[in-house]
Amino acid sequence: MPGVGLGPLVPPDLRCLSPAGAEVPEGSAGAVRALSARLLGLAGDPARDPDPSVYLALRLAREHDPQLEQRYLERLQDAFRSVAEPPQTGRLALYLLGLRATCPSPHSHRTLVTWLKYYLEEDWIGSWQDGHPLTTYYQYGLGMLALCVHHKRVREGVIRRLLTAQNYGKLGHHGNLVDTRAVVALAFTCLEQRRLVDTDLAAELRVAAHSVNRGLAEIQGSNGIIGNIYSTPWALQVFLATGTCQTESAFSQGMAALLENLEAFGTAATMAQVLPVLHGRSYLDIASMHCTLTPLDMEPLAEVPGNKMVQLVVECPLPWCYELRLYDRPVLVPASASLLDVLQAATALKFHTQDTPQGPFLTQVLGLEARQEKRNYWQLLTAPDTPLQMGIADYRPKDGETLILRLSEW
Ligand code: B12
Repeated sequence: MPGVGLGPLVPPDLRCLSPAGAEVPEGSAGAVRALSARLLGLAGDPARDPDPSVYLALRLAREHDPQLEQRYLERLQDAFRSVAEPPQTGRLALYLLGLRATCPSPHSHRTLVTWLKYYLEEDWIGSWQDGHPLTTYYQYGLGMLALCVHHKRVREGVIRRLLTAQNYGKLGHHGNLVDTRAVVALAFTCLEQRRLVDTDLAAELRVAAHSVNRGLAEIQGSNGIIGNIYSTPWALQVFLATGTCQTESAFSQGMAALLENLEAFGTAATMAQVLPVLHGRSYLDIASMHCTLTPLDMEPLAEVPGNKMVQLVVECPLPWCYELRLYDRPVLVPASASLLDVLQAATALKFHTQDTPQGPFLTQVLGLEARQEKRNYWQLLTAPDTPLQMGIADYRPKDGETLILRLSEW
Protein backbone atom coordinates (compact mmCIF):
# COMPACT_ATOMS: atom_id res chain seq x y z
CA MET A 1 0.00 0.00 0.00
CA PRO A 2 1.23 3.55 -0.66
CA GLY A 3 2.77 5.54 2.23
CA VAL A 4 2.00 8.91 3.77
CA GLY A 5 4.57 11.65 3.85
CA LEU A 6 4.38 15.10 5.34
CA GLY A 7 6.87 17.65 4.17
CA PRO A 8 8.04 20.01 6.91
CA LEU A 9 5.99 23.21 6.66
CA VAL A 10 8.05 24.95 9.33
CA PRO A 11 11.40 26.06 7.96
CA PRO A 12 14.17 23.85 9.41
CA ASP A 13 15.79 26.78 11.23
CA LEU A 14 12.57 27.31 13.21
CA ARG A 15 11.87 23.68 14.01
CA CYS A 16 13.54 21.74 16.77
CA LEU A 17 15.61 19.42 14.67
CA SER A 18 15.58 16.59 17.19
CA PRO A 19 12.52 17.28 19.33
CA ALA A 20 13.04 14.74 22.07
CA GLY A 21 9.34 14.02 22.38
CA ALA A 22 8.18 14.35 18.78
CA GLU A 23 8.56 10.62 18.32
CA VAL A 24 6.53 8.39 20.61
CA PRO A 25 8.90 6.15 22.64
CA GLU A 26 9.13 2.56 21.32
CA GLY A 27 7.25 1.09 24.29
CA SER A 28 4.25 3.37 23.75
CA ALA A 29 4.00 3.03 19.99
CA GLY A 30 1.70 0.00 20.36
CA ALA A 31 -0.70 1.94 22.61
CA VAL A 32 -0.85 4.79 20.12
CA ARG A 33 -1.48 2.36 17.29
CA ALA A 34 -4.28 0.77 19.34
CA LEU A 35 -5.85 4.19 19.88
CA SER A 36 -5.65 4.91 16.15
CA ALA A 37 -7.29 1.55 15.56
CA ARG A 38 -10.12 2.40 17.94
CA LEU A 39 -10.74 5.68 16.16
CA LEU A 40 -10.78 3.88 12.83
CA GLY A 41 -13.29 1.45 14.34
CA LEU A 42 -15.54 4.30 15.50
CA ALA A 43 -15.16 6.07 12.15
CA GLY A 44 -16.27 2.90 10.39
CA ASP A 45 -19.56 2.82 12.31
CA PRO A 46 -22.22 4.25 9.96
CA ALA A 47 -24.54 4.92 12.93
CA ARG A 48 -22.25 7.73 14.13
CA ASP A 49 -22.48 11.17 12.59
CA PRO A 50 -19.31 12.05 10.71
CA ASP A 51 -17.12 14.68 12.39
CA PRO A 52 -14.46 16.73 10.58
CA SER A 53 -12.09 16.54 13.60
CA VAL A 54 -12.17 12.74 13.36
CA TYR A 55 -11.39 12.90 9.66
CA LEU A 56 -8.50 15.27 10.37
CA ALA A 57 -7.08 12.89 12.97
CA LEU A 58 -7.33 9.97 10.55
CA ARG A 59 -5.54 11.97 7.89
CA LEU A 60 -2.80 13.22 10.22
CA ALA A 61 -2.05 9.71 11.53
CA ARG A 62 0.95 7.77 10.35
CA GLU A 63 -1.08 4.68 9.53
CA HIS A 64 -4.20 4.63 7.42
CA ASP A 65 -7.13 2.75 6.03
CA PRO A 66 -7.53 4.55 2.71
CA GLN A 67 -10.91 3.04 1.82
CA LEU A 68 -12.42 3.78 5.19
CA GLU A 69 -11.08 7.34 5.08
CA GLN A 70 -12.55 7.83 1.62
CA ARG A 71 -15.95 6.56 2.76
CA TYR A 72 -15.76 8.79 5.82
CA LEU A 73 -14.96 11.80 3.66
CA GLU A 74 -17.96 11.04 1.44
CA ARG A 75 -20.26 10.81 4.48
CA LEU A 76 -18.86 14.07 5.76
CA GLN A 77 -19.45 15.77 2.43
CA ASP A 78 -23.00 14.41 2.25
CA ALA A 79 -23.71 15.70 5.74
CA PHE A 80 -22.43 19.16 4.86
CA ARG A 81 -24.21 19.29 1.49
CA SER A 82 -27.52 18.34 3.07
CA VAL A 83 -27.78 21.61 5.04
CA ALA A 84 -29.15 24.76 3.38
CA GLU A 85 -26.53 27.11 4.80
CA PRO A 86 -23.03 26.12 5.92
CA PRO A 87 -22.67 25.66 9.68
CA GLN A 88 -21.12 28.41 11.80
CA THR A 89 -17.51 29.53 12.00
CA GLY A 90 -15.97 26.64 13.97
CA ARG A 91 -17.71 23.70 12.25
CA LEU A 92 -17.14 25.21 8.82
CA ALA A 93 -13.49 25.83 9.68
CA LEU A 94 -13.00 22.22 10.76
CA TYR A 95 -14.73 21.01 7.61
CA LEU A 96 -12.50 23.15 5.43
CA LEU A 97 -9.43 21.91 7.31
CA GLY A 98 -10.67 18.38 6.60
CA LEU A 99 -11.13 19.10 2.90
CA ARG A 100 -7.59 20.43 2.74
CA ALA A 101 -6.36 17.13 4.18
CA THR A 102 -7.92 15.00 1.42
CA CYS A 103 -6.02 12.98 -1.13
CA PRO A 104 -5.44 13.57 -3.99
CA SER A 105 -4.60 17.25 -3.60
CA PRO A 106 -7.65 19.42 -3.00
CA HIS A 107 -9.46 21.52 -5.54
CA SER A 108 -10.83 24.95 -4.76
CA HIS A 109 -13.66 25.29 -2.25
CA ARG A 110 -14.28 28.90 -3.09
CA THR A 111 -17.89 29.15 -1.95
CA LEU A 112 -17.16 27.67 1.45
CA VAL A 113 -14.09 29.84 1.84
CA THR A 114 -16.24 32.88 1.06
CA TRP A 115 -18.79 31.80 3.67
CA LEU A 116 -16.06 31.39 6.25
CA LYS A 117 -14.70 34.84 5.50
CA TYR A 118 -18.21 36.21 5.90
CA TYR A 119 -18.67 34.44 9.25
CA LEU A 120 -15.37 35.78 10.48
CA GLU A 121 -16.51 39.30 9.59
CA GLU A 122 -19.72 38.70 11.53
CA ASP A 123 -17.71 37.45 14.49
CA TRP A 124 -15.47 40.48 14.13
CA ILE A 125 -18.43 42.86 14.30
CA GLY A 126 -19.82 40.92 17.25
CA SER A 127 -16.51 41.23 19.04
CA TRP A 128 -16.69 45.03 18.92
CA GLN A 129 -20.31 45.20 20.01
CA ASP A 130 -20.30 42.72 22.88
CA GLY A 131 -16.62 42.41 23.74
CA HIS A 132 -16.52 38.88 22.34
CA PRO A 133 -17.20 37.31 18.92
CA LEU A 134 -20.69 36.11 18.03
CA THR A 135 -19.38 32.59 18.45
CA THR A 136 -16.20 32.34 20.56
CA TYR A 137 -12.52 33.20 20.18
CA TYR A 138 -11.91 29.48 19.89
CA GLN A 139 -14.06 29.32 16.76
CA TYR A 140 -12.73 32.63 15.48
CA GLY A 141 -9.19 31.20 15.81
CA LEU A 142 -10.19 27.97 14.06
CA GLY A 143 -11.68 30.06 11.24
CA MET A 144 -8.45 31.99 10.73
CA LEU A 145 -6.43 28.80 10.90
CA ALA A 146 -8.60 27.10 8.25
CA LEU A 147 -8.35 30.04 5.85
CA CYS A 148 -4.60 30.15 6.38
CA VAL A 149 -4.18 26.42 5.76
CA HIS A 150 -6.09 27.00 2.49
CA HIS A 151 -3.62 29.80 1.80
CA LYS A 152 -6.34 32.44 1.82
CA ARG A 153 -5.77 35.92 3.13
CA VAL A 154 -7.83 37.46 5.92
CA ARG A 155 -8.46 41.18 6.30
CA GLU A 156 -5.89 42.71 8.63
CA GLY A 157 -8.54 44.14 10.98
CA VAL A 158 -9.93 40.65 11.54
CA ILE A 159 -6.48 39.35 12.47
CA ARG A 160 -5.75 42.37 14.65
CA ARG A 161 -8.92 41.79 16.65
CA LEU A 162 -7.63 38.38 17.68
CA LEU A 163 -4.15 39.74 18.30
CA THR A 164 -5.56 42.44 20.60
CA ALA A 165 -7.66 39.89 22.45
CA GLN A 166 -4.59 37.71 22.97
CA ASN A 167 -2.28 40.58 23.95
CA TYR A 168 -4.75 42.02 26.45
CA GLY A 169 -5.74 38.71 27.98
CA LYS A 170 -9.31 38.87 26.64
CA LEU A 171 -9.44 35.45 25.03
CA GLY A 172 -11.64 33.95 27.65
CA HIS A 173 -12.30 32.58 30.97
CA HIS A 174 -11.67 29.67 33.28
CA GLY A 175 -11.58 26.07 32.05
CA ASN A 176 -11.28 26.57 28.30
CA LEU A 177 -8.53 29.16 28.14
CA VAL A 178 -5.68 26.80 27.27
CA ASP A 179 -7.56 25.30 24.33
CA THR A 180 -8.49 28.75 23.04
CA ARG A 181 -5.01 30.25 23.41
CA ALA A 182 -3.52 27.24 21.66
CA VAL A 183 -5.90 27.43 18.69
CA VAL A 184 -5.21 31.15 18.38
CA ALA A 185 -1.44 30.60 18.53
CA LEU A 186 -1.73 27.97 15.78
CA ALA A 187 -3.59 30.48 13.61
CA PHE A 188 -0.96 33.18 14.25
CA THR A 189 1.88 30.77 13.53
CA CYS A 190 0.27 29.65 10.29
CA LEU A 191 -0.28 33.23 9.06
CA GLU A 192 3.28 34.14 9.90
CA GLN A 193 4.95 31.05 8.48
CA ARG A 194 2.92 31.01 5.29
CA ARG A 195 3.69 34.69 4.76
CA LEU A 196 0.05 35.68 4.38
CA VAL A 197 0.60 39.02 6.16
CA ASP A 198 3.04 41.89 5.77
CA THR A 199 6.31 41.79 7.66
CA ASP A 200 5.29 44.09 10.52
CA LEU A 201 2.18 42.12 11.31
CA ALA A 202 4.12 38.86 10.85
CA ALA A 203 6.58 40.01 13.52
CA GLU A 204 3.72 40.84 15.91
CA LEU A 205 2.06 37.47 15.30
CA ARG A 206 5.33 35.70 15.91
CA VAL A 207 5.84 37.49 19.22
CA ALA A 208 2.25 36.72 20.25
CA ALA A 209 2.55 33.03 19.33
CA HIS A 210 5.81 32.75 21.25
CA SER A 211 4.28 34.43 24.24
CA VAL A 212 1.45 31.86 24.19
CA ASN A 213 4.08 29.18 23.81
CA ARG A 214 5.99 30.39 26.88
CA GLY A 215 2.78 30.88 28.85
CA LEU A 216 1.71 27.30 28.14
CA ALA A 217 5.10 25.95 29.20
CA GLU A 218 4.91 28.02 32.40
CA ILE A 219 1.56 26.66 33.49
CA GLN A 220 2.59 23.06 32.90
CA GLY A 221 2.08 21.02 36.05
CA SER A 222 4.77 18.78 37.52
CA ASN A 223 2.73 15.89 36.06
CA GLY A 224 3.29 17.28 32.55
CA ILE A 225 -0.33 18.37 32.08
CA ILE A 226 -1.07 21.81 30.61
CA GLY A 227 -4.52 23.02 31.66
CA ASN A 228 -6.16 19.63 31.85
CA ILE A 229 -5.49 16.35 30.08
CA TYR A 230 -7.81 17.35 27.18
CA SER A 231 -6.19 20.71 26.56
CA THR A 232 -2.65 19.27 26.75
CA PRO A 233 -2.73 17.97 23.13
CA TRP A 234 -3.61 21.47 21.93
CA ALA A 235 -0.71 22.96 23.84
CA LEU A 236 1.61 20.35 22.35
CA GLN A 237 0.38 21.22 18.86
CA VAL A 238 1.57 24.76 19.52
CA PHE A 239 4.99 23.51 20.61
CA LEU A 240 5.20 21.39 17.46
CA ALA A 241 4.06 24.18 15.16
CA THR A 242 6.27 26.90 16.61
CA GLY A 243 9.09 24.39 16.92
CA THR A 244 10.91 26.36 19.58
CA CYS A 245 13.60 24.36 21.27
CA GLN A 246 13.11 26.16 24.58
CA THR A 247 9.87 24.25 25.02
CA GLU A 248 11.42 20.92 24.13
CA SER A 249 11.35 19.54 27.66
CA ALA A 250 7.81 20.88 28.17
CA PHE A 251 6.88 18.98 25.01
CA SER A 252 8.40 15.70 26.21
CA GLN A 253 6.77 16.02 29.62
CA GLY A 254 3.42 16.78 28.02
CA MET A 255 3.80 13.82 25.70
CA ALA A 256 4.68 11.56 28.64
CA ALA A 257 1.55 12.81 30.45
CA LEU A 258 -0.62 11.96 27.43
CA LEU A 259 0.90 8.51 27.13
CA GLU A 260 0.33 7.84 30.83
CA ASN A 261 -3.32 8.90 30.52
CA LEU A 262 -4.34 7.45 27.18
CA GLU A 263 -7.35 5.79 28.77
CA ALA A 264 -8.82 9.29 29.33
CA PHE A 265 -9.27 9.59 25.55
CA GLY A 266 -12.19 7.24 25.18
CA THR A 267 -14.53 9.10 22.82
CA ALA A 268 -14.14 9.77 19.12
CA ALA A 269 -13.90 13.52 19.79
CA THR A 270 -11.16 13.24 22.43
CA MET A 271 -9.24 10.61 20.46
CA ALA A 272 -9.38 12.94 17.48
CA GLN A 273 -7.87 15.73 19.54
CA VAL A 274 -4.99 13.68 20.94
CA LEU A 275 -3.95 11.53 17.99
CA PRO A 276 -2.34 14.19 15.79
CA VAL A 277 0.25 15.08 18.47
CA LEU A 278 0.82 11.44 19.34
CA HIS A 279 1.84 11.14 15.71
CA GLY A 280 4.04 14.23 16.09
CA ARG A 281 1.79 16.44 13.98
CA SER A 282 -0.10 19.68 14.31
CA TYR A 283 -2.97 21.10 12.24
CA LEU A 284 -0.40 23.18 10.38
CA ASP A 285 0.90 19.97 8.81
CA ILE A 286 -2.41 19.65 6.96
CA ALA A 287 -1.12 22.19 4.48
CA SER A 288 1.71 19.92 3.39
CA MET A 289 0.09 16.50 3.07
CA HIS A 290 0.86 13.86 0.49
CA CYS A 291 -0.88 10.45 0.18
CA THR A 292 -1.59 7.36 2.19
CA LEU A 293 -1.28 3.81 4.26
CA THR A 294 -2.06 0.71 6.69
CA PRO A 295 -5.31 -0.58 8.42
CA LEU A 296 -6.10 -1.69 12.05
CA ASP A 297 -8.98 -2.98 14.29
CA MET A 298 -11.01 -1.90 17.30
CA GLU A 299 -11.16 -3.13 20.93
CA PRO A 300 -14.32 -3.89 22.97
CA LEU A 301 -15.15 -1.98 26.19
CA ALA A 302 -14.96 -3.97 29.45
CA GLU A 303 -18.12 -4.15 31.63
CA VAL A 304 -17.80 -3.77 35.42
CA PRO A 305 -20.21 -5.97 37.50
CA GLY A 306 -22.34 -4.76 40.49
CA ASN A 307 -24.03 -1.48 41.45
CA LYS A 308 -23.06 1.93 42.83
CA MET A 309 -24.84 4.76 44.62
CA VAL A 310 -24.43 8.33 43.38
CA GLN A 311 -25.82 11.49 44.99
CA LEU A 312 -27.27 13.82 42.38
CA VAL A 313 -27.64 17.54 43.07
CA VAL A 314 -29.11 20.24 40.81
CA GLU A 315 -28.29 23.87 41.61
CA CYS A 316 -29.38 27.19 40.18
CA PRO A 317 -27.26 29.95 41.78
CA LEU A 318 -28.10 32.67 39.24
CA PRO A 319 -29.91 35.76 40.61
CA TRP A 320 -33.22 34.95 38.92
CA CYS A 321 -33.44 31.36 40.22
CA TYR A 322 -36.29 30.79 42.65
CA GLU A 323 -34.24 28.37 44.76
CA LEU A 324 -30.57 27.36 44.90
CA ARG A 325 -30.90 23.61 45.38
CA LEU A 326 -33.55 22.15 43.11
CA TYR A 327 -32.75 18.49 43.48
CA ASP A 328 -30.71 16.39 45.90
CA ARG A 329 -31.24 12.64 45.83
CA PRO A 330 -29.33 9.36 45.81
CA VAL A 331 -29.47 7.33 42.60
CA LEU A 332 -28.69 3.61 42.33
CA VAL A 333 -27.09 2.55 39.04
CA PRO A 334 -24.96 -0.31 37.66
CA ALA A 335 -21.25 -0.01 38.53
CA SER A 336 -20.27 0.87 34.97
CA ALA A 337 -22.93 3.63 34.63
CA SER A 338 -22.07 7.01 33.18
CA LEU A 339 -23.45 10.32 34.43
CA LEU A 340 -25.95 10.11 31.58
CA ASP A 341 -27.14 6.75 32.95
CA VAL A 342 -27.44 8.37 36.39
CA LEU A 343 -29.61 11.16 34.96
CA GLN A 344 -31.77 8.61 33.19
CA ALA A 345 -32.16 6.54 36.36
CA ALA A 346 -32.87 9.52 38.66
CA THR A 347 -36.52 9.78 39.65
CA ALA A 348 -38.45 12.93 38.77
CA LEU A 349 -35.53 14.43 36.91
CA LYS A 350 -36.41 15.69 33.45
CA PHE A 351 -33.53 16.76 31.26
CA HIS A 352 -32.68 17.38 27.62
CA THR A 353 -29.46 17.01 25.68
CA GLN A 354 -28.29 18.13 22.30
CA ASP A 355 -26.10 15.87 20.15
CA THR A 356 -22.63 17.25 19.44
CA PRO A 357 -19.48 15.61 18.11
CA GLN A 358 -18.27 15.45 21.74
CA GLY A 359 -21.38 13.51 22.67
CA PRO A 360 -24.62 14.66 24.33
CA PHE A 361 -24.41 18.25 25.64
CA LEU A 362 -26.71 18.86 28.60
CA THR A 363 -29.02 21.75 27.69
CA GLN A 364 -32.01 21.57 30.02
CA VAL A 365 -32.60 20.27 33.55
CA LEU A 366 -35.91 20.39 35.48
CA GLY A 367 -37.37 22.68 32.83
CA LEU A 368 -34.49 25.20 33.09
CA GLU A 369 -32.84 25.72 29.77
CA ALA A 370 -29.25 26.96 29.47
CA ARG A 371 -29.14 29.64 26.76
CA GLN A 372 -26.21 30.14 24.40
CA GLU A 373 -27.16 33.77 23.77
CA LYS A 374 -27.26 34.43 27.52
CA ARG A 375 -23.91 32.66 27.84
CA ASN A 376 -25.04 30.24 30.48
CA TYR A 377 -24.68 26.46 30.51
CA TRP A 378 -25.24 23.45 32.74
CA GLN A 379 -21.88 22.99 34.36
CA LEU A 380 -20.97 19.50 35.58
CA LEU A 381 -19.14 19.25 38.89
CA THR A 382 -18.06 16.68 41.42
CA ALA A 383 -18.56 17.80 45.05
CA PRO A 384 -17.57 20.05 46.58
CA ASP A 385 -16.60 22.20 43.60
CA THR A 386 -14.49 20.50 40.92
CA PRO A 387 -15.68 20.86 37.31
CA LEU A 388 -15.66 17.58 35.41
CA GLN A 389 -13.32 17.26 32.51
CA MET A 390 -15.75 15.10 30.55
CA GLY A 391 -19.31 15.19 29.35
CA ILE A 392 -22.29 13.31 30.76
CA ALA A 393 -21.91 10.30 28.49
CA ASP A 394 -18.22 9.77 29.28
CA TYR A 395 -17.96 10.51 32.96
CA ARG A 396 -18.34 7.40 35.11
CA PRO A 397 -18.93 8.45 38.74
CA LYS A 398 -17.46 6.44 41.59
CA ASP A 399 -19.58 4.71 44.21
CA GLY A 400 -20.62 7.30 46.84
CA GLU A 401 -19.67 10.31 44.71
CA THR A 402 -21.81 13.49 44.72
CA LEU A 403 -22.41 15.07 41.34
CA ILE A 404 -23.68 18.59 40.83
CA LEU A 405 -25.43 20.04 37.80
CA ARG A 406 -25.11 23.82 38.21
CA LEU A 407 -26.54 26.46 35.91
CA SER A 408 -23.48 28.70 35.41
CA GLU A 409 -22.27 31.58 33.28
CA TRP A 410 -19.29 31.34 30.91
C1 B12 B 1 -16.21 26.74 24.12
C2 B12 B 1 -16.31 25.48 24.93
C3 B12 B 1 -17.36 25.36 25.85
C4 B12 B 1 -18.50 26.36 25.94
C5 B12 B 1 -19.46 26.10 24.74
C6 B12 B 1 -20.37 27.25 24.42
C7 B12 B 1 -20.12 27.85 23.06
N1 B12 B 1 -21.10 28.51 22.52
O1 B12 B 1 -19.05 27.76 22.48
C8 B12 B 1 -19.11 26.00 27.34
C9 B12 B 1 -18.53 26.91 28.41
C10 B12 B 1 -20.65 26.05 27.44
C11 B12 B 1 -18.58 24.58 27.56
C12 B12 B 1 -19.15 23.72 28.49
C13 B12 B 1 -18.57 22.50 28.86
N2 B12 B 1 -17.40 22.00 28.42
CO1 B12 B 1 -16.41 22.76 26.88
N3 B12 B 1 -15.27 23.39 25.54
C14 B12 B 1 -15.32 24.45 24.78
C15 B12 B 1 -14.09 24.48 23.83
C16 B12 B 1 -13.06 25.47 24.35
C17 B12 B 1 -14.39 24.80 22.36
C18 B12 B 1 -15.55 24.00 21.74
C19 B12 B 1 -15.72 24.43 20.30
O2 B12 B 1 -16.12 25.54 20.03
N4 B12 B 1 -15.35 23.56 19.36
C20 B12 B 1 -15.40 23.91 17.94
C21 B12 B 1 -16.81 23.71 17.41
C22 B12 B 1 -16.83 24.02 15.93
O3 B12 B 1 -17.12 22.34 17.53
P1 B12 B 1 -18.57 21.90 18.10
O4 B12 B 1 -18.47 20.45 18.30
O5 B12 B 1 -19.67 22.45 17.32
O6 B12 B 1 -18.56 22.65 19.54
C23 B12 B 1 -19.67 22.60 20.39
C24 B12 B 1 -19.57 21.45 21.39
O7 B12 B 1 -18.17 21.22 21.61
C25 B12 B 1 -20.20 22.01 22.64
N5 B12 B 1 -19.40 21.68 23.81
C26 B12 B 1 -18.49 22.45 24.42
N6 B12 B 1 -17.93 21.82 25.44
C27 B12 B 1 -18.50 20.59 25.49
C28 B12 B 1 -18.27 19.53 26.36
C29 B12 B 1 -18.98 18.37 26.18
C30 B12 B 1 -18.69 17.22 27.10
C31 B12 B 1 -19.97 18.26 25.15
C32 B12 B 1 -20.76 16.99 25.00
C33 B12 B 1 -20.18 19.33 24.26
C34 B12 B 1 -19.44 20.48 24.45
O8 B12 B 1 -20.24 23.45 22.50
C35 B12 B 1 -19.55 23.82 21.29
C36 B12 B 1 -20.12 25.05 20.71
O9 B12 B 1 -21.49 24.89 20.42
C37 B12 B 1 -13.63 22.99 23.94
C38 B12 B 1 -12.13 22.83 23.69
C39 B12 B 1 -11.79 21.68 22.78
N7 B12 B 1 -10.53 21.33 22.82
O10 B12 B 1 -12.60 21.13 22.08
C40 B12 B 1 -14.06 22.63 25.38
C41 B12 B 1 -14.31 21.18 25.74
C42 B12 B 1 -14.96 20.45 24.59
N8 B12 B 1 -15.24 21.28 26.89
C43 B12 B 1 -15.05 20.38 27.80
C44 B12 B 1 -15.83 20.21 28.98
C45 B12 B 1 -15.31 19.22 29.98
C46 B12 B 1 -17.01 20.95 29.20
C47 B12 B 1 -18.01 20.76 30.36
C48 B12 B 1 -18.40 19.29 30.60
C49 B12 B 1 -17.40 21.43 31.61
C50 B12 B 1 -18.21 21.22 32.87
N9 B12 B 1 -17.57 20.66 33.88
O11 B12 B 1 -19.37 21.55 32.96
C51 B12 B 1 -19.21 21.63 29.87
C52 B12 B 1 -20.39 20.86 29.19
C53 B12 B 1 -21.48 20.52 30.19
C54 B12 B 1 -22.79 20.15 29.53
N10 B12 B 1 -23.78 21.02 29.68
O12 B12 B 1 -22.96 19.10 28.92
C55 B12 B 1 -13.88 19.49 27.45
C56 B12 B 1 -14.37 18.12 26.96
C57 B12 B 1 -13.42 17.02 27.35
C58 B12 B 1 -13.99 15.68 27.03
N11 B12 B 1 -13.58 14.72 27.81
O13 B12 B 1 -14.76 15.47 26.11
C59 B12 B 1 -13.11 20.39 26.39
C60 B12 B 1 -12.28 19.57 25.37
C61 B12 B 1 -12.21 21.37 27.19
C62 B12 B 1 -11.12 20.71 27.99
N12 B12 B 1 -9.88 20.86 27.58
O14 B12 B 1 -11.38 20.08 29.01
N13 B12 B 1 -17.51 24.33 26.77
